[in-house]
Amino acid sequence: MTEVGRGMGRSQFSRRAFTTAATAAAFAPLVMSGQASAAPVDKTATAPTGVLPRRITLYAENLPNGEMGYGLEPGKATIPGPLIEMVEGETLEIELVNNSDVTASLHVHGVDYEVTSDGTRMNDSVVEPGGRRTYVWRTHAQGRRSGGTIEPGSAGYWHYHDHVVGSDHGTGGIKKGLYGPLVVRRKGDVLPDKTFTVVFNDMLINNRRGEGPHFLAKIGERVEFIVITHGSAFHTFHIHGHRWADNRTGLLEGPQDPSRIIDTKTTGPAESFGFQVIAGERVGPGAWMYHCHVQSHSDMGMVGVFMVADEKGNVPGHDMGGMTHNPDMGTMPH
Ligand SMILES: [Cu+2]
Repeated sequence: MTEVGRGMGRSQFSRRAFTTAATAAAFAPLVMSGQASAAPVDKTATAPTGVLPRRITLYAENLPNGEMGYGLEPGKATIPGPLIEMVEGETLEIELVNNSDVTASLHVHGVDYEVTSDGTRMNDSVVEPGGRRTYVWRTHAQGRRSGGTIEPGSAGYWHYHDHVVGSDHGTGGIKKGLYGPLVVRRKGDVLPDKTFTVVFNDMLINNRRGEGPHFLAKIGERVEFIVITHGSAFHTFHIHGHRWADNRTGLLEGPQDPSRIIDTKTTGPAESFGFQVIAGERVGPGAWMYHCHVQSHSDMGMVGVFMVADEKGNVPGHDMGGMTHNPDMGTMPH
């Protein structure tokens, strides 16, 4: 079993990049009018409330084992970096403080940014050791262009990474762990109870040697997985006992949604996708494996476990108290 440590572990899952009250309000649950219902109501994303951009600070740091990570506080860098969430229409200003000993940067996928925020040497948007620089990420909702065609919105499962350590493509920074998840939600999107991030990085998951992280949820919880691939190999992400719709959210949008239902998805370098499942739905609590399904890769340790506990917090067949590691607990509820 993998042990939690190395600047990784549960902290990466318990901290979301929400720093302002305005943003917290943006994720307040919807209130149903009329009579109270016994049926649970899914919380959904609401439009951003503030006009000012949110600001966060991200720290690029060396980790004790020679790897690198991003964190929201000095000394708290993790692999992957913190989950950053946005709602279409929001602008996020990210000040990157480079506490590492090499030039580093922040490059993002999926959102709108000017060349001064693309995190490359080519555009002189990198950060020297000891320096800081503010990157601006903008998002927009779906719209119609003047010619009549539909312009896609920014919503999606995306990611960010260094683009300068080791090479002009950040090959060394990505290998060492300078990457993290970004989700942009559309107003009305169903919010998860927990989010887990799985990064296939060459033959490792989340840079862990030996085996990927274990994630813990309780039966019936709405669990979001974000899957990102880095490195130079192609993989097939598979999870046991759970399926999702192969579309933007992983959720069927109605009875006629033609999206294919899958439990395995091929993913190559820099690709990302996400989906939600109800933990243990129709299959019950237990230790549900997730892994790369390229056989030689799974045999090399590209595997982890989605632990689904029963109502009492027990995983059948698994003595949680006797585990040699702390399962990752997921993010705090919204
Ligand atoms: Cu693989």
